[in-house]
Amino acid sequence: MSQHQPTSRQVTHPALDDTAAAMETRAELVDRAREVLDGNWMGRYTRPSQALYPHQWSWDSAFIAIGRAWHDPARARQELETLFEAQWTTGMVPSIVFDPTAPPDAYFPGPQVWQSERSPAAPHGRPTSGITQPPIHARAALEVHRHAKPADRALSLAWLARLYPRLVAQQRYLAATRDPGGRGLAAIVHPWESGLDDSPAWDRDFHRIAVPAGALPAYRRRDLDHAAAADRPTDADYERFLYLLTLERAARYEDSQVLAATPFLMVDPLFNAILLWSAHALADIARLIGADPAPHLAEAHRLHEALVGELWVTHRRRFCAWDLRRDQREPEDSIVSFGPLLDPDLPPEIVAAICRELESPSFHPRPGGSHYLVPTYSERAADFDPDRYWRGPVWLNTNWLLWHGLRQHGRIGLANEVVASSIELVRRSGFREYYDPLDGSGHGSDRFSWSAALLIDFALAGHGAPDSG
Ligand code: 9WN
Repeated sequence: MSQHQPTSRQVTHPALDDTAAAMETRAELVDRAREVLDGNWMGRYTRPSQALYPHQWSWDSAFIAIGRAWHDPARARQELETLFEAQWTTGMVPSIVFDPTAPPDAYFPGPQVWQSERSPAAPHGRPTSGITQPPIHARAALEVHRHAKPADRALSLAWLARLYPRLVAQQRYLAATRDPGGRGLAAIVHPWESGLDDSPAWDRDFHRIAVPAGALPAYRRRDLDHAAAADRPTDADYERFLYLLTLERAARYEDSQVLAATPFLMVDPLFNAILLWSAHALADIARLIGADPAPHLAEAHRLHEALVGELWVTHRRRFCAWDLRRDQREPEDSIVSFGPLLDPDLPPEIVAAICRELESPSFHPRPGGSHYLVPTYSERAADFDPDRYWRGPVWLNTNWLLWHGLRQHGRIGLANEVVASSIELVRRSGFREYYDPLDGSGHGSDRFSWSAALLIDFALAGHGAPDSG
């Protein structure tokens, strides 16, 4: 793992540029992004990338639908519909829906490892993983609908009305079933559920998990056939990921059993902020289709109180992940702490504290050479790694979430910097899975779908104006 010390080079952050040349570049990038999305279209959904991720992933599909909505609303709607066809009867939306046409060992761990058919709640004949991912889908559905042309509005409203009960079931599952102690927040039972798998945010808890000798059969990491080992989670972390999977599988993915037994039980501020943001989106959807928005607003309020009450740690001036097994708030300075910017009711003094941290040398070094926003881990941490997965690199989906959070709190300058960095990273290095914040080089998968989708949204919507409500 690399050690990084901030240097005293001259820092320049990309700035938003509205010259004709810059606009032409953005238009070209949008065209290339559309080609990437079309290349990854599988008929009813979009794979995240050709080699590394040849199935449907849950929150990827939400981000992909948001980007597709600009030019291809029919596919955007289909993307979310296909995903929700695989929703479990509990309301859980699985993190992966396996494509039966992909070679059986194309991705590890595949359907033979997950064995979702062990659970009576899993969809029949449609193998999935047995865990979930961040619930950004109600927000994505609302974004897709907002792009509907006047002629398609009725059709789009009918689609929203069909999806609405499924989105509500997803929200209820997380708010009720996944709240073991009744603290008002949803817990995750596997780091993969966060979408930020090996984030240092839960190192202290996750790294305490000892995998008993012989607990796992021999396996081969397929991811390392397609990406550099130094860019991916370590072997030791992979062992733990798989070990947790085997425990959950042994419990047949039955929620009360999993919650009672899992050694990993974490309340993630980013996951819960997304849940809250989607509760507001559900209220908007309810209004659009003539349903009652009040339960969703009440849910958003409850989540707001719990987020601020339970996860804001005053002496650290930061939202912290909460390890429910040890009852510890994790002190690591990672991007999950900024997620609550998605809460429109966040008190101004907390917004100010988050922005100070985002503008501090930990995430926004100055002075010091070229630099791209927003690293997923503090650059001042001893184990910051600019190239390894969620342990330092910039990802465009976390940038997209922060951009929305910053805009809704009127932090337009910082929001524009995030957009400018995102576009510049793609211009320099293409549609990579993630990027080194120090030199802008691309890492992980290439022709990565959510980077393409969100580039479209950044390029076409990313100019200052706050959300339209
Ligand atoms: C495990 C597909 C997914 C993303 C996750 C990202 C990565 C999978 C993996 O890829 O996770 O779910 O094999 O590493 O961490 O956020 O949804 O793009």
